[in-house]
Order: sequence, then C-alpha cells, then structure tokens
Amino acid sequence: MTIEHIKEKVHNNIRLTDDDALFLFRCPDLLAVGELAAYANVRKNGRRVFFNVNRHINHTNICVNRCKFCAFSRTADEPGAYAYDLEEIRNRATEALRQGATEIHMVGGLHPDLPFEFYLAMLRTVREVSPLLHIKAFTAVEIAYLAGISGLSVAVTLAQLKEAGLGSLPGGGAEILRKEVRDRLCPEKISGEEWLAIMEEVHRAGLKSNATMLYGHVETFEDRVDHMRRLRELQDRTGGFQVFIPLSFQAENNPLGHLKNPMSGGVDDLKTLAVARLYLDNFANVKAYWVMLGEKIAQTALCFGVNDLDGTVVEERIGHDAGADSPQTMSRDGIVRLIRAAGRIPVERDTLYNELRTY
Ligand code: V47
Ligand code: SF4
Repeated sequence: MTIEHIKEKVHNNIRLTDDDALFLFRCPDLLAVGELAAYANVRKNGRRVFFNVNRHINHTNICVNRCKFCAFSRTADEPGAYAYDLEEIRNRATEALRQGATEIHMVGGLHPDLPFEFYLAMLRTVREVSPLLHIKAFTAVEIAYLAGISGLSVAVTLAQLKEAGLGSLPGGGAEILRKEVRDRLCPEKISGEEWLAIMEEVHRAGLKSNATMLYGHVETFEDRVDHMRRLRELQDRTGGFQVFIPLSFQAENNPLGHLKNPMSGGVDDLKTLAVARLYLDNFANVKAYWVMLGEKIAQTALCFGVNDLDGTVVEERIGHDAGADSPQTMSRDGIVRLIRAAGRIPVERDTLYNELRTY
C-alpha cells in the first residue's frame, strides 16, 4: 500500500478500510497525511471553523469508579472531594449566560448517594436560568448509572431527563472501546458494547451526542482503528453523532501516568485528528479540544482536517487535574483570533451546529 493508493480513494470518495487507517497511523510522512485530511475537510466544510461559547460545570468529583487514567475522581471522604448544590449550579449557569454562553456542558463523577431526582433538579435549575441555554450533559456512563439508581429503563431515564431539560449528550466515557484495553484502563466502567448500546438508545430517543476516544496510553493503533470502526458503524445506523473528539491522555496525578505512550506528542495528536477525518467519513465534524492539546496544537490542527474548536469552557477540572497546562478558559475574541491566524473563517455555532455568527 502507498499513500497514493489512499489519496486516490479519498479523491474518489471511496471509504477507507481498517488497513488504510493503520497505514496512515504508521506513515512517517505527517504532512502527506495532514494534507489529505485537510483536503477532505475543505471539501466538506470549506475554510469555515466552528467554535462555541460554553461553560463546563463538573458538578461533583465524587465517584464510585476508579478509572486508572482519572485524576479527577475522589471518594467522599478524600481531601478535595466536592459536590455542588443546586445554588452553586444556578450561579455558574447565571454567570455563563451573562458571559454570552449558549451551552452548559455538565458532567461529573458517579456519586454514591445523590438520588435521581437531584439530576432532574440540576437540569431544571439550569433551564430556569434560561431556556436558551442548551444543556449538554451526562456521558453514556452516567446515563447507565442513573438508570441503575432510578430503577428505570434507559429509555425512560432518557425521557425523564429530556423532559427536565436535557438537550444532548457529550461524548465522554468512550475511552477505548475494546475490552482488553478497557480492562486495563477502567475495569469498573460499563463495557464498550454498553457504551455503544446506550448511545444507540440516545439517538433513537431523538437526542444527538458526541463521541470521544482517549488515546496515548496503553492502546495500539489497532485499538484506535477498532474504536473508530465501531463508531463509524453506529453512525451509519443512526446518524446521531455530531462530532468526533480525540482526547489526548494527560499523564499526571493518575496511576496510568507512567504508561503514557512514549510516541505521544504533537505529531501523534495531529496524525490522530487527520486519520479520524479521513476514516470517519460519516462524521461531519472533528473537534480539537484545546484543553487537552494546548492552544498551539489545537490551532495547528485546523490545517490537519479539524473544523471545530471547543469552546470557551471557563472552568475545567478533568484535564487540568491530570496535568493539562492549558489555561482554564479562552475568550470568544481569543478563539476568533486563533482561527483567523490559521487562515480560516471563525463561525460561532450552537450545540446542534446551527450557525449563529460568522466573523
Ligand atoms: O470521559 C479523563 C477523559 C473525558 C483524562 O462531548 C481524560 O463535546 C485525558 O468527554 N487525560 C471527559 N483525558 C471529557 C469529555 C469531553 C470534553 C470536551 C468536550 C466533549 C464533548 C467531551 O475526559 C472522560 C475521559 O475520557 N479523561 N481523564 C486524562 N487523564
Ligand atoms: Fe469516575 Fe469518570 Fe473518573 Fe472514571 S473517568 S473515575 S467514571 S469520574
């Protein structure tokens, strides 16, 4: 196989195989892979790059799981454990609204004691602040947990959350879907098959969601391709994924840190985003999450197939607890400048990718 062979497929809109994706991951010519990904992206999205004005609320770090890559979670009696009450959530949502946010991104640990009613109340609290704030909340892992504590089916759990204000789901908790890797990373977490099954129900319930992949630790390129293949297959069936977001592993303060892949770094970050753009031909958007990548790689990624930057964020715990040295927030002006300096056109979007304003 050669890069020319893959180029021909991309130019003729022929779907890449798993072997093609593996070839691209192993290809030492980063610029050739990036150029092809940039071509595929511009063909789909032009030179426009989305961003959104959002605020993350990590409502609790108390979690019954102990994922080995997670520097965020605590047991209830550990120093640094916290859980926001409804007032603290209301204050953060109110501040977000004042700062022009259109989205609240709310995820947290699997708290051992909070009742299902509290999660409904969290959603209602944000909705009371403004019905214009889209609430993107709860990973598939949290949905499985909420169904467990409520005693309701996943479908009814989703219906009640939707009724209380849930607008869509973020893409967390996917990690690496393959069992052998998951057993090493997060044995207590729902399986990859369950994660996919919940996302399928989410999409069938008429909700959109995102999809992530945590990379740069113990996984192989084959594991990454297997992960993306399963996402691509589900997307073929439902069309419910809005965006793919690779999450670059942050190695501090967690037991998996010493297993950080020595090959990880800027080249691997850009290659992973580029391969995602080429292989996930049924995903409209590939997002560079600057919190984990740093601003400079996130900006450079705009020339490697990426068409979406997340977001103003404001207060982030998960990546920063694990050593991310990016700032806590980026202003709207800062993001616009970053996109323009990459020769692209900044477009502010809402959570569902409706265009709000072109800069
Ligand atoms: O599920 C945890 C990851 C995720 C680490 O959908 C880590 O728009 C790197 O999913 N190093 C939560 N990653 C974040 C997330 C997300 C972020 C931004 C946007 C969206 C979206 C989703 O963070 C977790 C886990 O995969 N994570 N620990 C770590 N040490
Ligand atoms: Fe809990 Fe999520 Fe951290 Fe796992 S990644 S320990 S489920 S907060």
